[in-house]
Amino acid sequence: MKIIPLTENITLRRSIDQGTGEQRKAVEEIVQTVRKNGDNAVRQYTNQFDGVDLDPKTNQLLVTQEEIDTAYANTTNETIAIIREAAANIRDFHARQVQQSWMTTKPDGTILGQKVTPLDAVGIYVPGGRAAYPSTILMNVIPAQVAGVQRIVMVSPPQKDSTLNNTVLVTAAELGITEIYKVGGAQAVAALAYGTKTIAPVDKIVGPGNIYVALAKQQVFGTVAIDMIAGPSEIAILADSTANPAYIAADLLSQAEHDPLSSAVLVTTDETLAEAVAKEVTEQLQTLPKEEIATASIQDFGAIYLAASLPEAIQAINELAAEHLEVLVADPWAILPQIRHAGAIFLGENSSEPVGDYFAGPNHVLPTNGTARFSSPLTVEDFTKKSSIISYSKQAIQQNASKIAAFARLEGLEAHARAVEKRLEEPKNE
Ligand code: HSO
Ligand code: ZN
Repeated sequence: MKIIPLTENITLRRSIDQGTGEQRKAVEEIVQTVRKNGDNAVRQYTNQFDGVDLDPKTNQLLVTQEEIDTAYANTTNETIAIIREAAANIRDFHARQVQQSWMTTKPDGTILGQKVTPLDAVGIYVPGGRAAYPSTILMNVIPAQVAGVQRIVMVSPPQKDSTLNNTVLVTAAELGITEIYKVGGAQAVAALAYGTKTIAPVDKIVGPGNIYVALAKQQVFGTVAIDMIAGPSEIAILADSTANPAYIAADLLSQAEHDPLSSAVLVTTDETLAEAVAKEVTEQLQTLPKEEIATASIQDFGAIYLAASLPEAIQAINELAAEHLEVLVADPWAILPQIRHAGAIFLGENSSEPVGDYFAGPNHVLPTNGTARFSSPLTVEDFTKKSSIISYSKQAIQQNASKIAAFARLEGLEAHARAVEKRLEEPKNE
């Protein structure tokens, strides 16, 4: 791992894959065809892209109870117990995010407020293959459930044998999700957005996916809401001489193994530590099953930055605005107030990043690519919306009608003015 003196241009940022013009056009065609031809198009694309023939007579798009039972039969009790405990922690954390509707009454009797309402229906995209992470299902479904979303649908591309991954099915079933469709890619996103005979449309689509899924989400945005488009995982670690180099190396590699485009950066004030971490990274890499991916990530997007002082290091950390930040200094709590930008902040040497990926409770869907400067982790709020409440009293309308009418006339909107002035007239006798 390269050790470089901290200069002004510290960065983790890579541009997010926007797809080629060709990919965009292909996705456009899929989305429009599904919009027009519904289930038939969904089946045809599933055949074409996943090599799976879903029988229309048996409505095989929808996962059956039998398939869920088979998935359970192939899952150990230990696995189920771990999923349950993680889910309980995540639910507990998100329950604290629930926002209440509120009302306020003014002295003149006017009532104003904000009504919080869960979305009616949400679709969760679960990628296929190796990226079918059960933890991501927990992180997307639980906040929607805590928000009170009535209908939560899952979509995922079928494997060659036309089934879904066992752990994916068990995790969904553990959360009480039963509406699961074996469809993936842009065709799944289009089906969720526009609806087909089998799949009723949803209001919001969340969850990670490949470039085709991301492009499809962008294309249906407006018809439905979408979540943020997450980039490859990132970790930044801020450490001083008190930190343990073996822990730092292990935690850097935990994110490097996600993707060759993941980035893992250490910012430290201590040269001895920098050298020890570089050595540890090389050693630990050698025995990793995903050595190739992690090596590519460390080589291309990994670095150890040497800072002249702790304030300089903190400034660099804020510039990075990393998805995950570990603070491994003598007194991490003391510098927390100075940390302004990071998706999730892990304090102290026991708070290894994967603790947050799986188990602690906070969401692991986090802003990447420096967007932590202006955005937040996925929360319960992302599955609700608000309506404003306005109830004017007679006294309030009489006192304010002429001001409101004047404002309306300022904008040349006479009907607006007359509407409020109507309230000043004596009621007519029939
Ligand atoms: N670290 C990833 C989430 C994840 N890790 C899922 C393991 N499984 C998000 O940045
Ligand atoms: Zn991870």
